[in-house]
Amino acid sequence: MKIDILSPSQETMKRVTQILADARTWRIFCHAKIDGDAIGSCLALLCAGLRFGKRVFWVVSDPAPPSYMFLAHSSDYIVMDEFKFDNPDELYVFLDSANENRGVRGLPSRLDRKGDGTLVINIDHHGDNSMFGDVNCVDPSSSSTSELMWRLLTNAGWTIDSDMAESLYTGIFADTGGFVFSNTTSMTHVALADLLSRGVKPAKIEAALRKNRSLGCTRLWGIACSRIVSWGPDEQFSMTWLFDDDFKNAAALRSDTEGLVGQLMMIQNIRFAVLLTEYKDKGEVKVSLRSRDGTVSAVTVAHSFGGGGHERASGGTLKMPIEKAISEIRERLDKAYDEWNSADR
Ligand SMILES: [Mn+2]
Repeated sequence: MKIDILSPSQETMKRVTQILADARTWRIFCHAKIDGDAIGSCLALLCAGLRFGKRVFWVVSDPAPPSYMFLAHSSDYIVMDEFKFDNPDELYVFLDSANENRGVRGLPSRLDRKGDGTLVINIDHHGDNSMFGDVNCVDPSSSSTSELMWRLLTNAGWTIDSDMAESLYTGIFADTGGFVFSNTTSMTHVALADLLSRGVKPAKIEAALRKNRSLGCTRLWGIACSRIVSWGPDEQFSMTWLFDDDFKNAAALRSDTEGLVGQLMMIQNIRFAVLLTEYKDKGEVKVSLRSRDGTVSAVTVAHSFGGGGHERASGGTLKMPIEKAISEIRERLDKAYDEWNSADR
């Protein structure tokens, strides 16, 4: 299969695979709060390295989520907060990391490490990548680092075995929401077609990633869904909340709220969704905000109480009882909407 891609250049990709081939030891890093794409791309590279007889280390700042543990070598990571990047005999490879401060800390800036003999390769698809590597292989048009990794391996003519194919497919699945987000391109599907031909079973990946919710988590989501309120023009605002006790009663984990606010965005007409989570011992409430394009931005509301994030997804913390937070957020959202509504656009 012949593939013509402008960015990164064939030359850059060749250079990356040549450097990888020349190095005896690879040390692979990725961003914190490790996700499917980071895991998928890291594991594919790790497998490639092992097959070449390299010494390969995978270093992460926090443990990988259990749902990805079905992938080959998925538990072969070392957890570290900080690392000393001073061994010229090791090749440092950063995957899915927009900058050097998002995961394991300690990488000196490009200027500071000049001449110390260390080499850093940066392989990523984030549009805001800071180009911190000595060699940067960055493609924002790629759905995922896993898709870019597939291209790198394919261009180099390196074998993608069934384990690697499964990891890459999983990474692409994760970053494209199952191949439906706007970052999904025809090139994504070219990669997927190739990965399927290498033995990936789509139903197995779907079962692992989507049909794997714990009973406790499902009960917790049920509690949250039973409490949803909506208001505003066309009932376009929605909110729900969880008390400390809900976690105990549902036998759920704190991490089980991951993805919950997205459920509210699936409701007809909803354009803005809020999830509040109580942390009674700290006297805090965690706020998650989601909004659609063309309505009040999530980050505007987050900024109004010291939070942050993106246009469509943001969050923050309120130091107050949850009962107060419910009315507080509602007021801030109404105010942001009034300002948005009266602004010249
Ligand atoms: Mn990614």
